[in-house]
Amino acid sequence: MFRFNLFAATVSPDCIVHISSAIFNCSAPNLAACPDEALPEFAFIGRSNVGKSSLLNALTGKESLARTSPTPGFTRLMNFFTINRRWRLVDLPGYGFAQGARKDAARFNRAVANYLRHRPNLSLVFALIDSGLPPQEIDLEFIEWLTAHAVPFVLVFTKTDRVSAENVQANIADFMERISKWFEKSPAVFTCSAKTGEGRRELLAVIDETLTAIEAESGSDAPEEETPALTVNERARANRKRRPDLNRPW
Ligand SMILES: Nc1nc2c(ncn2[C@@H]2O[C@H](COP(=O)(O)OP(=O)(O)OP(=O)(O)O)[C@@H](O)[C@H]2O)c(=O)[nH]1
Ligand SMILES: [Mg+2]
Repeated sequence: MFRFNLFAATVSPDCIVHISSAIFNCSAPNLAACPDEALPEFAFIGRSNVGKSSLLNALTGKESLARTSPTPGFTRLMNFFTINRRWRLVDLPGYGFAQGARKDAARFNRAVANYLRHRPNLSLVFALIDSGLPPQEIDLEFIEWLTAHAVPFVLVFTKTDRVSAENVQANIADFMERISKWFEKSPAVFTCSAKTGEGRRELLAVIDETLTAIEAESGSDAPEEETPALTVNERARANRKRRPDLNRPW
């Protein structure tokens, strides 16, 4: 059996970002409508209904910040939330759900693909997979796409409260085995439940580590709000170099 390590085991409990403010920023139908590129962004992506919006709420501790629904395909725009005035969480529309005749066209949302490929301040993607299911072709295809386009991501297996721990582990092992051929070093793996809060601490620690790496790379520990001399465009230019290599899983 393919062996993998849950990243959770290596995260220091002290290394956790404290969320003091979480504010809805805007909704964007396409890349051009996204907000300025000044702040590092962490985006949630995955199949419709996998729990992206719910996980965003669980991380911020604000139950109704992002709107959730049992109906697949609920989030249709890219939703931006500014956290601690320093970074953003981005709730993306899911893939794999389409109504009517436009099924193929909507398999992957073009706006989301553009965002993932071309957003310079996208620091890390949380690629969400349902922990209760064996590997799904569309998820494998999507992870291959992320890899091919060099998008930095970690894997997050969701809704662990709904399945036995054995089932979760078996599904993760199968998934990792299917994707192992694309990597020299496998991507980091997390489990989470928006219901029980499992994984919250570990995912916040990853954000913390990524922000620290970004600040170290830009040669300053100073938070964004303490560098008002930079214009938005200057900060956006600096952000183009802000995808830290340490989070690239390949
Ligand atoms: N039991 C359980 N249910 C969850 C969990 N996360 C989400 N759900 C439920 O799953 C459904 C979908 O959750 P959303 O967060 O709206 O999923 P999404 O990925 O944002 O869906 P789209 O916006 O349609 O792509 C909702 O009914 C949630 O209550 C979880 O960790 N455990
Ligand atoms: Mg959603």
